[in-house]
Amino acid sequence: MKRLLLPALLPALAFAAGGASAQAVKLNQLGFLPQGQKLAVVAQSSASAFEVVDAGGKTVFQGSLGAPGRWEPSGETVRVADFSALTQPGSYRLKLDGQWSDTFSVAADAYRPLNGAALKAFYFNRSAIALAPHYADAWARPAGHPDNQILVHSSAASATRPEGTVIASPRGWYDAGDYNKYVVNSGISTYTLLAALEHFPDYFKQDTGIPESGNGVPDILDEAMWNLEWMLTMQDPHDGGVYHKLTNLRFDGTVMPHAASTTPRYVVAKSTAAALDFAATMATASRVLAPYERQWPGMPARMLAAAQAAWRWAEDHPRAVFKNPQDVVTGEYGDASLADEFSWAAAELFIATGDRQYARVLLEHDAPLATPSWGTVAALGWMSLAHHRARLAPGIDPALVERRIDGLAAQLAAVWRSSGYRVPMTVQDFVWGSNAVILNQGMMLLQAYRLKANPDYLQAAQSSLDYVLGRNATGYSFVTGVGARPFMHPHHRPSMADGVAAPVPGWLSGGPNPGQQDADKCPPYPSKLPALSYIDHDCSYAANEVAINWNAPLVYVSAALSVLTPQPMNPTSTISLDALLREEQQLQFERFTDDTARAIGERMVERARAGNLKVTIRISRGDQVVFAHAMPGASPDHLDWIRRKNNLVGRTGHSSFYTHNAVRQAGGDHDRLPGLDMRDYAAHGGAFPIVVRGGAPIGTITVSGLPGEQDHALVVDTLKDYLGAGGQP
Ligand SMILES: [Ca+2]
Ligand SMILES: [Ca+2]
Ligand SMILES: [Ca+2]
Repeated sequence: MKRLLLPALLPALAFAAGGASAQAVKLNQLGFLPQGQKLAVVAQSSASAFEVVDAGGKTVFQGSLGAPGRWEPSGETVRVADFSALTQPGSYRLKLDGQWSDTFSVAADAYRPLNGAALKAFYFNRSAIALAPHYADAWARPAGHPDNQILVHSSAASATRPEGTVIASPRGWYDAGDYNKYVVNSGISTYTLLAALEHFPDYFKQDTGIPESGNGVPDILDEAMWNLEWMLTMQDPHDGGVYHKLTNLRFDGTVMPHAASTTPRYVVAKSTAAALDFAATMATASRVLAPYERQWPGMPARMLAAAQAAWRWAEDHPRAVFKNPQDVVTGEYGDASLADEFSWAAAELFIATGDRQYARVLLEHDAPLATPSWGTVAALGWMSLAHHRARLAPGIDPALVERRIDGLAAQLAAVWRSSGYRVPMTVQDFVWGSNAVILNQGMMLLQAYRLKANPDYLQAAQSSLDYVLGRNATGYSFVTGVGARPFMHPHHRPSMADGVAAPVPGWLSGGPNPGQQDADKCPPYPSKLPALSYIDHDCSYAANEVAINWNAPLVYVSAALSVLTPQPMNPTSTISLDALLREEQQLQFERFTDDTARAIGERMVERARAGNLKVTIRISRGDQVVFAHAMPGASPDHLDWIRRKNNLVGRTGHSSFYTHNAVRQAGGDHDRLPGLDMRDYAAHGGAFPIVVRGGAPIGTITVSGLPGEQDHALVVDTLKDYLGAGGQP
């Protein structure tokens, strides 16, 4: 009799496990990129086939479910529906056995709204600023926590700043659902936003509707600066040490920021972790900010100096492990393993300075990588090294960088491949903030994909995003305001106190956490199983809080997938190599003198000025520079790019843009050309050979500062103009 009862009970149990999990078909409720992998997971179903139905009711795809597989974290047996072959943009639902999935879309810019909302969540958590309705809509609010009079706590007292010294420490983001500000957690959060901009600058050209939109600076950098400016105030200028946190003695009540208690706020004890995370973040910021010297004069140099001072303090205080003083009960972010913090800071300072002392420390701590989190940060440094691998100073072997990144990604991809839900996480990954674990796994998979275009890495990263948007055991979309069934009740003081039904949008829930540390204060969790240890209730700080370090990888991963997923209309994949060769044939000279160089150079400067392009222009004949000009705001780095791009033209006889495309179209990595030391060569567009008709190249006309295609276009358009207009002197 028992056996007969079971099938009838199962759906009821699933329903009791939480409203959203009644959904038998679980998928990314937002949608997919046309060329992205598209998977759904089906639980509790006897179906073996499925179809995809469009908005008009027409079946556009039919497929079979994969073999049943058990997923240990949820105890479910599930089957995967793969409809990746559906690439036509549109709005669809999956149908099987009379059941329907939520509606999802296939669209070229499917993740733009998600990315914008996830970034804007940081704006919503800014301290010391009123959120105007124009930007904040229903979630407008007065300013809270000006933090212009902060006391030095006894734990942080020094001879030059005794207990009770008043300092100003305004701005910054509230860390999470509470109103305190913590350097350690700010470090990884701010770094992750800066890395997103550094890796995908073109993606972040769109405004997101914050007060700094339209100011000529990417909004993601404006947002990061809100916190960086605060972080700078957390350094003691007398010794370079960094206070661990700025905090109340105890948490504020469930009130809006402006209504929070007026009891004093403190900076509390300096710590090694805070100093090193600060150093790493400031060193990163100093290079990402370099092109914006005009907006923040002197800031890159100030940040680098601050990073170095913090590093020196940490070397003098290598074991200052933070513990909450007796009278402070707010978030601790305590961490006794500091090798990874030394490693991260050393990596960023090595990239910023080329100084071998940092390479030595980095190699001392070299070990296989772990997925990053606030207390485990080594992978962040290696991620930066990977981005800069072609230009590293001597001291770090780029092949080691690739091994470290690929080693972690290969492990994650292996888990992903054999997982019932096709996700890279294991039971052990269901910790406090598990949703950020899977996104940080996605971020690391994407680093490996950037090095080596193994499609598994891209698809496993796609699965990370799919998981938080609905392909998970709870069936919720874990991002407020996104998807058909988003969670609604974050443990987030503004969302709880603002009287608005909808939570502040764009926030990632911490997600399932079998620790259930708040079980005594909350309604019962539906299950003890790791992937089902979740309640959508605002009492739950253990499973349903939001935090800046959890949102940051959501920003990164949604941007990276948008950029890295192959696009059918991607201009770089359709650029005709033949056309580029014809262009080289056409743009040759009858003769080439210093006057020719000057005339062309001046035309290029005019174009750069008209477009307000911060480029460096250089025309060389043999080893001799015959025209040189740097636009205001151009980076000194351009000279090295020009040197390397010119070397490539010297080697190949073709434009650097031609080589770039030839390598990519052959499936190669343009940052890794066999037999060439990439410290001396760069296969990025912008260097064009000077050929006097019928001869071999005698020099180069080169632009640096824009994406390669645009650097190339500036040269070629000027030459077409000059040669076509009969300008040949
Ligand atoms: Ca802006
Ligand atoms: Ca650590
Ligand atoms: Ca609310």
